Amino acid sequence: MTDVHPAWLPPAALRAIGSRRVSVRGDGLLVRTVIAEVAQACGRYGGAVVSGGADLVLAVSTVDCGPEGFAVSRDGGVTTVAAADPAGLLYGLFHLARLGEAAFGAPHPPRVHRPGHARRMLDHWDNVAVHPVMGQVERGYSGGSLLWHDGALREDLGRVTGYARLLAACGINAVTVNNVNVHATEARLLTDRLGDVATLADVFRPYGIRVHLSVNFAAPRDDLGTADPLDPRVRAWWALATDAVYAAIPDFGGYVVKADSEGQPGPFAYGRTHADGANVLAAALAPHGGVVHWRAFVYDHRQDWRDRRTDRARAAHDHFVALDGRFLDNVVLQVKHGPVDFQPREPVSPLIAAVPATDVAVELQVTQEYTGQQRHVCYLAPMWSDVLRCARGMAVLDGLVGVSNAGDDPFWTGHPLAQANLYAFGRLAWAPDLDPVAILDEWIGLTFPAAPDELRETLHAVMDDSWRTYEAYTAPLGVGFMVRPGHHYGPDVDGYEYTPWGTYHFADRDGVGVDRTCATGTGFAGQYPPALARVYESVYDCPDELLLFFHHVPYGHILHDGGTVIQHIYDTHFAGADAVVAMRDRWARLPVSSVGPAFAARVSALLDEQVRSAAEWRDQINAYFFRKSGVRDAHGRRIP
Ligand code: GCW
Repeated sequence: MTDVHPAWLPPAALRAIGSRRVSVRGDGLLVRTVIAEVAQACGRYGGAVVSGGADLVLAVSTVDCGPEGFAVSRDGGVTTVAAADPAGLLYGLFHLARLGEAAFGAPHPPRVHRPGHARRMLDHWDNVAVHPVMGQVERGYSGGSLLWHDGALREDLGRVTGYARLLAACGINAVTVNNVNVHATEARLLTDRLGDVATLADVFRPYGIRVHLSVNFAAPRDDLGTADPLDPRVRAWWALATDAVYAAIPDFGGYVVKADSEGQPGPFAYGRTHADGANVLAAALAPHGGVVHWRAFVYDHRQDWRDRRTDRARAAHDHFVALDGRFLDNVVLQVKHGPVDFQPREPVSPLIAAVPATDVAVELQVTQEYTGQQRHVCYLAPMWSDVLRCARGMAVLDGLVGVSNAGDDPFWTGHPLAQANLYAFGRLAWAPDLDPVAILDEWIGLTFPAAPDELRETLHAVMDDSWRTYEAYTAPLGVGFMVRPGHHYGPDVDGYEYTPWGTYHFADRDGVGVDRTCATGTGFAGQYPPALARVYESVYDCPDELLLFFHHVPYGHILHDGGTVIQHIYDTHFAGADAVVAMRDRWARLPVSSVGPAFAARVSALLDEQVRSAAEWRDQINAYFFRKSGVRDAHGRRIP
């Protein structure tokens, strides 16, 4: 078998800890995990686990830093990590790994770290049985599933342990083990295959991670002939099924539900609301302390493209605002960060601001379905950081959810540099205010201990702006979905234009963009709080990067920088594709030894593909808009 890359936990990441005399105080499973980590590091680097005379103390104590929090201090030559619970101690340990030798420098008073979101969850879109269209992992670009293989739980779960450790080290505390599209085999995880879920829970538990399950809303139908949430028999069915789950997995996290969405069953079939639907599951989970993540991704995927009044962007808000206050306390509304679907640029979903009486978790897509499918370098932390700033300004978030990008690939994430997205997701879930450049720096420091400056600078040069570069050669000014239908890789400007999916750009010979204003369009802009609605409503105030998301404008429309829309399209597509060539050249100058031959070769090969693909995007987008508009490039560059 090919060696598995250690990602951000190579042995040397724990060198500073492992070369010291370390005392660990506390009881319980997670404290035992901390002791095992420390003992292993000490075995390697010459330190020792001691009960007295330590230079590092990790202790569960009465310190006031909240659930999962910890405080680090240094005094009299001793570094102390104090936590009020064992989970905090585990996070404190991995924090020390990030600090390295700096944790043993100058004395300082306690510095407290608390998680910014209580639940920091990764959703796996993994199927148990290989799906005829979507394969083992829906929208997975990293090989097969880490958890499932060809209809069954993997026999060797060693990599799942390694995965759990990586996730804990960046702050994740919840994992959903199967796809939100719950097919027949996967539906059995709730019933006769519950043992598989329990086995996974045993693997994740020592790293402080609770297991959640995606369930099919229609599950009771086989037994009862109905899944009507107001039918008392259905209620009893869910209560019984859920009791059995908790008998097998006492710390089970809860259910995730995609209902009435892209063909998944839901309460609409019975004339019931999504509050009725979510509450029947929530009532079953409540006695056990579990939660339902109910997805707000509900829209009409069979709309008529001729009808310009229907707007998919409006759907989540239209469906859920009236339900605010009607959900039980243990329902979390899981809202995609944008109103459409994980495009490289969208405004933040207005639903987040519109349900003050409901717990909300924001969902991000770590797997790069629409951002290069882990063949393109696209470091997403800058986008997520913008999203979180805006979303947290609108509401107190209960949690952050990411669709995992990991699989059984030796580098975990297909593209080795996509590891940084998984790491950054966890870090932003823990500390949403962290600077994306600083997060990347942490990832570099852990993944390549003692990284020479040249490697650090190269990785920043290639990755820091890679999301904006991706946006530049793909999605102009907030237009999305100009991708090949089905698999969503590569350009196809009109691929979705005359389809039922609700994702249009409306380009014609005069202009492009979707009129979502209240004055003349779909009214979507009016779903925002008034101050923001005013900005988006105005074609002059709307930020350029979202102009075509909110407005249909002529090609000659002048942007804030003084250029026209059409010239902006040409300029960004030329510049974006050039930037990818520069990324490849920069990478090629790096000595192979700094990352190892396999890592270097994988990245090089993928950068070649990114160069090819970016040129394809540039030429198709530019040719399309040149042919529509008839406007020549001001700089006379070749447009095919
Ligand atoms: O973006 C779309 C994907 C589907 C996915 C859906 C969702 C799991 O193309 O593959 O289904 O989103 O989020 O439910």
